[in-house]
Amino acid sequence: MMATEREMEFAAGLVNLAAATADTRDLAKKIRQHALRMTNAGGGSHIGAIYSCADLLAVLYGGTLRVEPAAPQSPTRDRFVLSKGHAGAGLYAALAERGFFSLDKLATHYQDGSELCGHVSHELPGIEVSTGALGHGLSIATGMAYSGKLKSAAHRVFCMLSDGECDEGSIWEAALFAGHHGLSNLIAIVDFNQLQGLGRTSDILRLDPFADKWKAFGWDVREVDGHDHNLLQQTFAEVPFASDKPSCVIAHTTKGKGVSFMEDTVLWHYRTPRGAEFEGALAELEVA
Ligand SMILES: Cc1ncc(C[n+]2csc(CCOP(=O)(O)OP(=O)(O)O)c2C)c(N)n1
Repeated sequence: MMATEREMEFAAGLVNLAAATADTRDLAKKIRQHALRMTNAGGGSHIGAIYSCADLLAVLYGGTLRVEPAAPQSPTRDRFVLSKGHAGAGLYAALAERGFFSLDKLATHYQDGSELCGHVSHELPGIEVSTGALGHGLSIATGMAYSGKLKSAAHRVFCMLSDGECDEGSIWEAALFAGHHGLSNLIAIVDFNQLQGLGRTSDILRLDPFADKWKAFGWDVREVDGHDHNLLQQTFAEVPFASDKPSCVIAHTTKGKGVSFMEDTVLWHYRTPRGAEFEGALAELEVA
């Protein structure tokens, strides 16, 4: 099928409304601030998991993804699947900041009847699929990419995973399929923060040699500092890394990044930021 004029414009990066608003560091700060208020008010958490990927989300929604807030269902849009759906508050904040829906909605997070469920809900504009049961996102994204390839579509499919999530066998089944079919329109980003819900990833189930595993499954791999905005922008601008392979970005991150007492701490996977901890975190983020 011939690519439409619109698809060719997207592919050439000519239509990228996100780039016009890009100050990704400011966006990352806002994502962290919103998520802190949302988890505080809602009484839910996963704040550490949100903070490890806040810079990744900011770079993606601050210029990388070819998306249009005014046309969230545009057939030519890039697709993004947050497979680590427990970091949903971070994605909601990024989407609201980009204008997919009103910032006021963020206050309803985790409340009865809200569309902003604790784990990602596709009821909201800009969200492709509901996620939260770890291990499913890459299979869904791989199906989207395969469909796009069959239609010779120009859009890309980005999928963000977490490291502990890679304990799931379904991740490797999807990776095998994507490598076999040479899905160069598929980009997996692994938020590699070295912590899971209850301990260190290396203690619970060793993933090393992690990059070599992806390579063995037919992917081209880059390893980056997942908090370095310039490097992330440059890396995402270079996908696909190979014209006949899916791309994997292993982003080395710190869980809880941005708040000193949350960084690299298992406690802040589930803990709700309340009282002095909430105030202290807010103060640290303000001066960051
Ligand atoms: C299939 C499944 N099992 C268990 C859970 C509960 N759970 C939510 S987050 C989490 C830990 C995730 O750790 P990791 O994948 O490393 O992500 P991070 O929080 O570090 O980003 C678990 C076990 C889940 N959401 N899905």
